[in-house]
Amino acid sequence: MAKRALITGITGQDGSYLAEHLLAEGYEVIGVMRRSSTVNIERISHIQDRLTLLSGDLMDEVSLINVLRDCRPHEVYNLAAQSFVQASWSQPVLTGETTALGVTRMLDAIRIIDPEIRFYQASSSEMFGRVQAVPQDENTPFYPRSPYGVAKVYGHWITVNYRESYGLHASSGILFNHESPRRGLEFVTRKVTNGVARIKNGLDTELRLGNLEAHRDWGYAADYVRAMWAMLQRDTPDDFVIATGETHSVRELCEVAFAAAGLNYEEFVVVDPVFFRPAEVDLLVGDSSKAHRLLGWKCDVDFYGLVEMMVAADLQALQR
Ligand code: NAP
Ligand code: G4F
Repeated sequence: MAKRALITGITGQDGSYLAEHLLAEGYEVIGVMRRSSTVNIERISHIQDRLTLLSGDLMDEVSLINVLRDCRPHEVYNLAAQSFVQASWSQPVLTGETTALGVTRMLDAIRIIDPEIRFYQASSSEMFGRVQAVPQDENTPFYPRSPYGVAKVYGHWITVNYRESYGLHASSGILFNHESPRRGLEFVTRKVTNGVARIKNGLDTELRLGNLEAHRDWGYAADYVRAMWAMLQRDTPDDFVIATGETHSVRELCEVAFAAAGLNYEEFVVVDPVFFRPAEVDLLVGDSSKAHRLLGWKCDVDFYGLVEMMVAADLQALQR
């Protein structure tokens, strides 16, 4: 009998790649989607026929209980969140409700319906914030710098707490930034690669960005979802840092992305204070040696391969 996996956030970047991965592993895949007035399945339309899509919302515990009762999954991947850091300052309470308390709602729903369900929580390198050590690993203390980061720290610790309190098989993946051609347009990598494609095609003449000196450890989303799955295949639940181990600045991102289209970023990038944050995370770089050792995980695509892939996809999309 095929294993059943349930994914919250299936319409998002990671949800789409994870669904593909689980289908390839022979799973029956159920996706939870919140109601919206328009259909929002662009990222999963190519596999829609192979998925079961159910209605549910992290704000509404009964909806989660009903979904679990109806489909009785073996594994739950909680990827849903208000995931855009900048928006968490303008919507801090909504961010807390979804990104923090939403995790408790799902954990309680699991406890009520079937405590044998294995659970994955999408934790984040944003929890390290003003970093207390370089590189960051599973033992690095958290110092979040945004309402989003604070909410993710709550989600992380409630996952650990339910594991220790109730013996749930609950694991937390502390994932560093991961990107792809399916990344939302507001995140800096996609904003840059889409901007490059628009400038190359004469649709824009400049690209307005915020802090060019921030450093991130950027990997490829399709590589990272393999680690999520691997965590739930272990006998023992645990927490893992998933990262490339390399860090690059937003400025380098611009340099590489514009160069991939034969352009010089200095001629087009304009620094605009509107995109600066009230508090910044200046430097992230992760140490994934525990995941290499215990999950056998490694990434296949590096920063340069990732940026070139994203520029090529955005150029192609505009040509279409
Ligand atoms: P994303 O593209 O923004 O997707 C977020 C998903 O959450 C969407 O499917 C969204 O649905 C759904 N969602 C939002 N609020 C919801 C609610 N109240 N109820 C149910 N669903 C809701 O994010 P992502 O990049 O795939 O990231 C996946 C997860 O990993 C998130 O939890 C994120 O915080 C975390 N994370 C991401 C990264 C990264 O670099 N990508 C790194 C570390 C951690 P709609 O389509 O309806 O908006
Ligand atoms: O692409 P970003 O918006 O990603 P951020 O804030 O690092 O968050 C992402 O990664 C987290 C993992 O660490 C996830 F948990 C989270 O859900 C999300 O996926 O910004 C990256 C950096 C920041 O330092 C920001 O200040 O780029 C800088 N930046 C400079 N100009 C900009 C811009 N960011 C955005 N979004 N837009 C700009 O114009």
